[in-house]
Amino acid sequence: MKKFILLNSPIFWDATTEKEQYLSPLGLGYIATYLEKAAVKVEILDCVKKQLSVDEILQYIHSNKPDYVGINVFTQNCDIVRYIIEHIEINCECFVGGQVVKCIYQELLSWNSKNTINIVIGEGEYIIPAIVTKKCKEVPIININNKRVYNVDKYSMYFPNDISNQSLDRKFLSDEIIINHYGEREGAIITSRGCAFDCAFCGGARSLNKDVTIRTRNEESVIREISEILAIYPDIQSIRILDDLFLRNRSSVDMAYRIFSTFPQVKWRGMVHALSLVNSLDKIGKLRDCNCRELFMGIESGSNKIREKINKLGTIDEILTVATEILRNGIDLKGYFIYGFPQETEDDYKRTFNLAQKLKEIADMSEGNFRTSVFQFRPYQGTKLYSEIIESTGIIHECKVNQEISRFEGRTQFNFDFGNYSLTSDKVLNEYIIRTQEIG
Ligand code: B12
Repeated sequence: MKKFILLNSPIFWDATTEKEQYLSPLGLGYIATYLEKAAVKVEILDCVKKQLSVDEILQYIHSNKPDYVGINVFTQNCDIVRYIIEHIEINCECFVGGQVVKCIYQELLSWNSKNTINIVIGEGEYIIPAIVTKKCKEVPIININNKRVYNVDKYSMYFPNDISNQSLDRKFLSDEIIINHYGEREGAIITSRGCAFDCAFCGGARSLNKDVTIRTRNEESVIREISEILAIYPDIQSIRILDDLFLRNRSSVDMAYRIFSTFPQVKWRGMVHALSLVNSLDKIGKLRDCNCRELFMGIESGSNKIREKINKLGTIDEILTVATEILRNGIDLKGYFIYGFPQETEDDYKRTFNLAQKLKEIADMSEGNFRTSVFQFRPYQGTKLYSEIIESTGIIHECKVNQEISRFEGRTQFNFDFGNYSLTSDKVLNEYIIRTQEIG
């Protein structure tokens, strides 16, 4: 039986002792499930969870001698992933994939490896087994030396059109149950792929992903997965929905209610966009009634000028209206904020900070609690802001850990910065990130 090791790529070069916030690489879980269905012996080596160093990862590969090595890649760990692929000394076939690949595959072609590298653009759970079993019916869009680029877009026969009838064998996600913010055992699921929104800083933005269709899972499929999780982990107390579109409009609130009314013993948390609920304020009580414990909102900025620049839909008033109703109904709210956008000023920072403070004040007078999760802007390849920076300055700075803001436990992975593109000093930028993180 052929052996395939799938790596969840590390964020750090060296083994860390940092207790980092962790969530399971579900995307790799789907790939492993369909590889095993193709009679391939597969395992996921979660380098993030196991906090492995690059050397430890290479030792593991060299001592286990798999036929295939697959690894996901992200903007901030691209050089680490390159090093791993280029330093594999055994003969094996390599696969590289992940959301950003469509924007960096040309760069991957310059990687120097003695082994064949299959570069997959798009969702890989169906095409990877086809390539491994030499039954792939689609030819690579690029085939140069020992590198092949496959494009799984919406026209591909390997494109997962129907994500309601997919299986995910959770044995591949051995460490998936985490202890969440409330000290509860929590599992995570993904109920949609693709995003309707077009935020200028996000790799998942609509305009960047026109080659894939937005797909959402049906009610039965979500209930089936939660039942499976509860069958494997009967003592879990919470489910986290990781994708952006679970709560996307009025009828999705009713669907959420029907789904979670099926599991009265479980609480749940998920993403919500202000515009998804602004015309359904009367429905928010239903979310409370089906044990919605906390909602995550990508607020990002309190400055209308910046919101327009980053194409973040929803006005400050709409955010305040929806947030007030969520908190009034006793549902907690976590607000995501980003500082350091190109051309951002201290006045913009002040508006963001004031909005976060206002939400905190509203929460202090409500049932629900408010907390913050604050990031420094990072330019991701392919995004609108990345292109703008390249056009205006032509420079994207090296990736480094911003020690200044690394004072909050478990968040070092979020404190990588690729430079400060705002109109303020690093000192002022770090100050606002820290002050806003301290609000929550
Ligand atoms: C949910 C999510 C997560 C979850 C779960 C990810 C998962 N699905 O496994 C968690 C929280 C673990 C996560 C982590 C991170 N994420 Co995230 N995540 C998302 C989000 C919101 C949805 C992705 C998703 O679930 N897609 C559906 C699943 C099925 O697809 P998938 O995971 O992408 O995997 C498929 C393909 O990419 C491909 N594939 C994936 N891996 C591999 C590997 C190989 C070898 C091959 C061939 C193919 C392949 O096939 C998979 C199956 O179809 C996206 C934004 C968006 N709306 O898309 C950001 C996003 C992908 N994340 C992003 C980032 C930056 C990260 C972090 C680095 C953040 C950090 N900690 O600093 C870490 C990654 C660290 C790590 N090694 O885990 C960025 C990537 C941008 C970039 N240019 O790098 C995105 C685009 C968001 C953004 N702000 O731009 N993320």
